[in-house]
Order: sequence, then C-alpha cells, then structure tokens
Amino acid sequence: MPLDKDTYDQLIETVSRFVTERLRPLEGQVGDKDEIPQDVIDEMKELGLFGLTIPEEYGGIGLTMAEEIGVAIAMGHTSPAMRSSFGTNIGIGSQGLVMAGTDEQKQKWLPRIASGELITSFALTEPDAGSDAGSVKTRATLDEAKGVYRLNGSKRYITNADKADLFTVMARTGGEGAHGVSSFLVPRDLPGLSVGAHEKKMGQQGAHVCDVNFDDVEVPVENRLGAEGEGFKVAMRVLDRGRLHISGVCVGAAERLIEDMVGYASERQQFGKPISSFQMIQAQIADSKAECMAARALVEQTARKRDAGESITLDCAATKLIASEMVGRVADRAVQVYGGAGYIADYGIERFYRDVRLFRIYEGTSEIQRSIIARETLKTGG
Ligand code: COS
Repeated sequence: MPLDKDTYDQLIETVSRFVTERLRPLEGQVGDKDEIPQDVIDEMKELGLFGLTIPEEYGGIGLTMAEEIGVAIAMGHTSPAMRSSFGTNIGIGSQGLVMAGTDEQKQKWLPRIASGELITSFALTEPDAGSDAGSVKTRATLDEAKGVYRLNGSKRYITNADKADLFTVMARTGGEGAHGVSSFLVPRDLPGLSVGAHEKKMGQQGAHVCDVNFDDVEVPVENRLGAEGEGFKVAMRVLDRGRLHISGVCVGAAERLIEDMVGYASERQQFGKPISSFQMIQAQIADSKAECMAARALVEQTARKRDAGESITLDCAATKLIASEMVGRVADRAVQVYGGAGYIADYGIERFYRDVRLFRIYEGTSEIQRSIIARETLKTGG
C-alpha cells in the first residue's frame, strides 16, 4: 500500500534535511577517512532507513518502488557511500529473502534487517564470475545426513561484507550454467566463513567491498532461499530492482552536481562577469539539466511499471544504462565548469566525478545492460 501523500512528503523532507544538514558536511571527512561515523549510522537506523523496503508486517516501512525511488533520489544528493551503508539492507541484501523466502525465514531475519540490527550483503560476484554471473564456482554440496549444505569457494567485491551479519550467497548445487545455481542465507558467524580486508577503491570511500571466503561452511538446509536451481533467477530479479534503485541515486547525484555547477558558475567571475553568462557554460548546464530530467522521467516510469506488476527487466536495464551514463557526463561537465577548482579535492567535485564512475560498472556494466536491452528487444520484435 502506498503511503498517503502527507506521510510520503514528510518522509522525503526528513531524508532531504538529513542529507543537507547531517551528511553533506561530512562528505570530505568520509572521503578522506574511508569510513562513515557510527553515530551517523545509528541516526540512519533511528530514521528507519534500514527498513524502508521491508514489508510492514516484518517491521519495515514497506515503501512501493515509486516511493523508494523518491528516497534514492534524495539520498543521491550526497556522497553515494552514505546511501550504501543502508543500501544493501533495503536492496540486494534483503530482497532475495523478501521475494523468495518462506514466512519462517522472513520472521527470523527481516525484523532485525529492518531495524539495522543485522547488516546484509549480496554475494554473487567471484574472481572468475563477474558479468557472467551464471558461471559461479562456489559450490554448495548437500550433506543430507547432517541436514546442511557445505559451502566452498570465494566471492569478490562484496559491498558491506566487512560489516555484514547475513549474506545472500549464490552457489552451485547442480551442473554448469545458470540453472545449477541456488541461493542461501548465510550468517557470518558460521565456522569457515572469513572476510578479507576491504579494497582500496577509486571512489565511493566509506562504502567497503571485500572478498568473502567459504571453507567447508555448513549452512542448514532450511537456509536455502527458494528451490534448488532457482538461485540465479532470484539474483536476477533482485538485480532488476537494484538497477532501478541505483538509477534513482544517479539522478539525485546529477541534480546535486547541477546545483553545484549553477552555484559556482553564478559566483565565479571572469572577463568581468559571472561565467554563467557565457553561452558555452550555459550549454553545459542546459545539456545536464535536460538529460537529468529525461533520466528522472524514465526512472519514475519504470518504478510505476514495477508497482503495477509489469515485467521490467528491459526497462530496468535501459534505465540503468541511461541514468548511469547521464550522471557520468554531468560529473564530467561539472569538473569542466569548475575549471581548475574542479580538479582540487577541497571543492568535492573531483570526488563526485570518481564516485559516479562506479554506477556504470556495479549491478551490471553498461555493456551488460545493452546486451539485456538487445536480447529483450529482439525477443519481442522491437
Ligand atoms: N528475471 C527473472 N528471470 C531471469 C532474469 C530476470 N531479470 N534474467 C534471466 N532470467 C532467467 C532466464 O529466463 C533463464 O531462465 P529459463 O531458462 O528458465 O527461461 C535463466 O534466468 C538464465 O538466464 P540467461 O540464460 O539469460 O542467463 P545468462 O547466463 O545468459 O546471463 C545476464 C544473463 C548476462 C543478463 C546475467 O548474467 C547478468 O545480469 N550478468 C550481470 C551480473 C551483474 O549485474 N553483476 C553485478 C554484480 S552483483 S551486485
């Protein structure tokens, strides 16, 4: 059920105020220290951000996709890592359970995910299985006598793994290819599970990615999500909506960069007048604004389609392609409008430029989005 208009407006206003007053002043610090302060995370928990998409009956707010997109756009107005701290709990780390879990599994985990007591992670990617997600090698071998699957293998670039208490892990129970993959809820404290040190990245400091290793980890049979062999499809459905959510964040980031560009161009004087009076600067602002508006319209349309129960695989791929490429161009123009200052860390524009680069890679590269769009379009005849 959608929220009533007043409640929704209030939610967006609260998130926007939190972004402006609490998070934006911390962007430089988070960028330098590669860590989001714990008191900020605690405040996010109090605001209910960890449970935005968890159904109400399991302790969350149960936002519709269109409402979730409103929050994603509002959160996009600050460094993307801020959103990532609760992003896995409301997205890829919980939605497999929401979509494919039994009531018992949901009762057991979702309330604590919604409150932020448990942090979740989505473990699909492996050293040799990135875009070709159906080729994962991590194996889950059933030991019927003991009532467990024994997990062996490694996952790579797993967001929030260092903080995670619960992983959704895609592992092979059957033969080659996507149909041999199942998914499992794997608590971090199981013996044999280890998490590597977080990687040093180009951007999005404060959001950590790590390897996760499984060495004979015994996962109870009742922790399997859905039937054997259904894990890949669960992962793909989770990624469809994840791609849409990320597209909302891209739109928010572009809106922020456009505001920054306009502010700077209006203040900065050259040749005796603000640089905003020069048509070449105006063109960069105009192109950014128009492209951002188009992406926002597409994101909102796709969210409404998902809420209406329509098939959205093609739409999500197209939305992610358009929104992530758009914000890349906007960030590039922002550096150009700022000129020398755009290259200097203190202004924060170069940090955004690095941060938004990831949007074209994670949750499916632009190349993968294009191949999904082509495949779906060829299937339906255009
Ligand atoms: N929703 C539901 N089911 C889906 C689906 C979706 N979005 N996409 C695929 N499936 C189903 C297919 O219908 C097929 O089932 P049937 O054979 O029963 O019809 C099954 O899953 C296998 O699909 P497919 O044959 O398309 O698998 P491929 O190995 O060709 O892989 C791509 C497809 C490339 C799209 C997939 O591997 C992918 O998205 N890769 C990118 C992974 C990614 O985004 N990684 C980012 C890191 S995770 S944060």
